[in-house]
Amino acid sequence: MSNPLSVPRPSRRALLAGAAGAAVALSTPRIAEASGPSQVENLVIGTGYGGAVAAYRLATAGRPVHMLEMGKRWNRRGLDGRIFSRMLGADHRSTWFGNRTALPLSTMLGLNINLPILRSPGVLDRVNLGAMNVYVGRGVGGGSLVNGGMAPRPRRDVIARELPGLDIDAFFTTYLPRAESRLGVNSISPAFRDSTPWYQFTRTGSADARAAGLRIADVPGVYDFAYMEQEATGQARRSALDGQVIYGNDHGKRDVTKTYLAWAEATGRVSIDTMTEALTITRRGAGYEVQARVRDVTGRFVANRTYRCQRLFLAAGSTGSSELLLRSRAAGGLTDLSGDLGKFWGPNGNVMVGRANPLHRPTGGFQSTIPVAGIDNWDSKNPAFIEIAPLPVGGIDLFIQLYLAVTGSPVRSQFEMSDGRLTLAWTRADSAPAIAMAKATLDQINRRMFTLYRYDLFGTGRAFSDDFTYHPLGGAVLGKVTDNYGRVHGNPGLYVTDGALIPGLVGVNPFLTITALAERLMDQVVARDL
Ligand code: FAE
Repeated sequence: MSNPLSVPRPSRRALLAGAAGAAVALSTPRIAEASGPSQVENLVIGTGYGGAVAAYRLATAGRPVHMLEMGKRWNRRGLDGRIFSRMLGADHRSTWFGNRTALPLSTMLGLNINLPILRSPGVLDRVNLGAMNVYVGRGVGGGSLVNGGMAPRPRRDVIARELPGLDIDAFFTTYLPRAESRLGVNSISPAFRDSTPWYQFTRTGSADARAAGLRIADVPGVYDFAYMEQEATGQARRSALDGQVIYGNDHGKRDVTKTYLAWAEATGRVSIDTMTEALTITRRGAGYEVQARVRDVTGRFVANRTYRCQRLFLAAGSTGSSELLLRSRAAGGLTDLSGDLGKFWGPNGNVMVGRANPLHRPTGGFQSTIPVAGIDNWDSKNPAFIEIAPLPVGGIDLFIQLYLAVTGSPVRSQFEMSDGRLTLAWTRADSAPAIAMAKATLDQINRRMFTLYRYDLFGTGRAFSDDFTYHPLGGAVLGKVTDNYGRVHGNPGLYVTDGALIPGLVGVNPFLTITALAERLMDQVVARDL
């Protein structure tokens, strides 16, 4: 496990740049001490998609950037030679300060499959917000470390409805293609997908859906599929074919530490404080002050830090950025924020469900962890885009067809601060439309294939897991809390660059859209605000 103490502090040059002569403490502090305010020109909170794009665009425009990340940097191998834990036999690297792993698929045939682990700054966090649990990546790279890499384009009609202020043509002809290119989006070769044992689950899932008259969409992604083919032939070290994904991929996946963040850091203008969690923001003159606290690897808070900046980019994800803004408003540090702050939050209509296949419909004992197809039933009365998901358990065919559904549920919710804690006004009933939409599609397959749902997978005796999301969206929405690009209304120099901008739904997996929106904002910032 890496020690956060070993992560370099921002360079003197980075800290000094743009300091406008303020007296700042620039000595490298020991972690046990609180440092004086660090003066930076551009401060970015969070290192996922929004943060990585902001850092890259600022750095390549010649500007110094400092980043805060509450997780650690994932660059050291453990005793097993891996950086990240596999899903099977997951260990302390898997889960953010938990005593057990916290998989959404938590039981099988009545047995709890979540494992006891040592508390540690693991890479996947499950943030409990009452009736809703939000999964997020923790570490340099944010959600890009833990996600399935699926990068489908959103539909024009969904974007036009959800983000009405956007120039749709520019978004589809400039920003989505740029995001695809910079993220390294590629597609699996049909020949490999259609022949390899690793994608039996996709072939069976697709064939059954087609038999029920449903349409299958190929889904591109950021896992390097040429690399995966080498994994399959034994020419490359395995990652997707070794049960790695939601606790990180050692190889193959182009997370943002391989793309945007790597390029940003290569400029020499970007520094990152890890294990450092921003708490509150206070407007100070023409800039902002951020109070943060530092954790050690046991989770203890060991230091406070203060940063001052000219420009502040919030990229802590939908939950993190919304929380920062709401807490800062409650503490009086930020005023003039829109009354829409915290609103228009949604889980992208997520629900998870499994079907029990008969013995003549195998899903395969060996499964790649990277999904490559979805059932596209968006143009129905019950809009749903249902990812055909793997369930890799190391050689045993469980005959379970697993799905993660993105549905067109219209329900939106709202974050609030209550006694200093973030709350979400989501109730169990709010998930009902999403379940109904996913069920409408999957019932068609069950009817056609004479199959049933699995009721033993989520620890609740229910077929549909509706208490979590992988795709939290909203809280500081474009055109409401910010201008039409991401500049926070009433607070010059304060920006939102992440999933908080999207009002609860994109209709497909969201990171491509988040990246494209961040690129669009940063075009404006570089052209007008620097
Ligand atoms: P995000 O990537 O979450 O980055 C936020 C960063 O900020 C994190 O590193 C946090 O640790 C850090 N942070 C938060 N609060 C603070 C604070 N106060 N101080 C300092 N640092 C802080 O935000 N999406 C897809 O499009 N395709 C997929 O296949 C897919 N699969 C997924 C699978 C899983 C298991 C999960 C959890 C998510 C998946 N997603 C997928 C969602 C996707 O990863 C997510 O939408 C993006 O990562 C969100 O990007 P943001 O930049 O908004």
